[in-house]
Amino acid sequence: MVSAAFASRPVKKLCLFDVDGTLSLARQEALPEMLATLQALRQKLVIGFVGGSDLTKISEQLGSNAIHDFDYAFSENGLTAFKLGEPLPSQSFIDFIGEERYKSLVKFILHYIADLDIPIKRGTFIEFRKGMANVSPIGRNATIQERIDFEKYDLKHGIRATLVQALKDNFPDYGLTYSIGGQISFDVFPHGWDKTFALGRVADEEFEEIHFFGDKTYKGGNDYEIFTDPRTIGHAVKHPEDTIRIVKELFLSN
Ligand code: M1P
Repeated sequence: MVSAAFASRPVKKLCLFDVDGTLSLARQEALPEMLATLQALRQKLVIGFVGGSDLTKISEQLGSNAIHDFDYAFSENGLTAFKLGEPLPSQSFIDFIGEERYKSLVKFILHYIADLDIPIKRGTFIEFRKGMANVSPIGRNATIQERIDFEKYDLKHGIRATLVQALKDNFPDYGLTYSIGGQISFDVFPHGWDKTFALGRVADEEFEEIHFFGDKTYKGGNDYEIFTDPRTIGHAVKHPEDTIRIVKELFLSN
């Protein structure tokens, strides 16, 4: 049974949303129509976001009050999590991998990127996070236009895919998953710490249905596992306007 915390919601279902490409364009602010649609939806049922990014970036996109505007706030695939604004216990990537192994990984990646001949490089090639490491060959300091240009370049030259393969070949026993979820980077985390991790954190509520909305639902995309998980009803969206359309059709039309 769904707990008293959600007694005010007539529909005992949960809608979970990916962030980049689903609630907003990559690394950009969600539009007012999206935020209004989500708040209307929240009057009916329980809502949450599940993003690969860390909470700082997601809050820039969904608003500084994001952990209160959503019933569940899952950043870093749910490794950092809030329910009704209160933090849930988190797990740590560095505890899983250990300092020595992480150092070897960083050494390899930074040498590899140093030798990489791509049109431009910026800064922050590895971002260390609570539940994962994020690796970017161009660097996370790239501007919006530089991101767009890199994404096109990468599509043609497979820069990220080749680096991921090199990591798989060189660190086969590390138990790590490499997930290309955004425009300029990929995430590195232990097997199973993909977005399905967030599902474990809502299991106690026994929702009648869990709907998931995401744009990277194809195999290899970072929404694939949660989209295909038997615990969810998956909705593949093309862009944020598509999300609004489907939400209105499914839940707000009467
Ligand atoms: O949410 C999808 C991805 O968003 C960012 O990717 P990029 O900077 O490459 O567009 C990152 O925060 C990444 O961790 C995340 O999975």
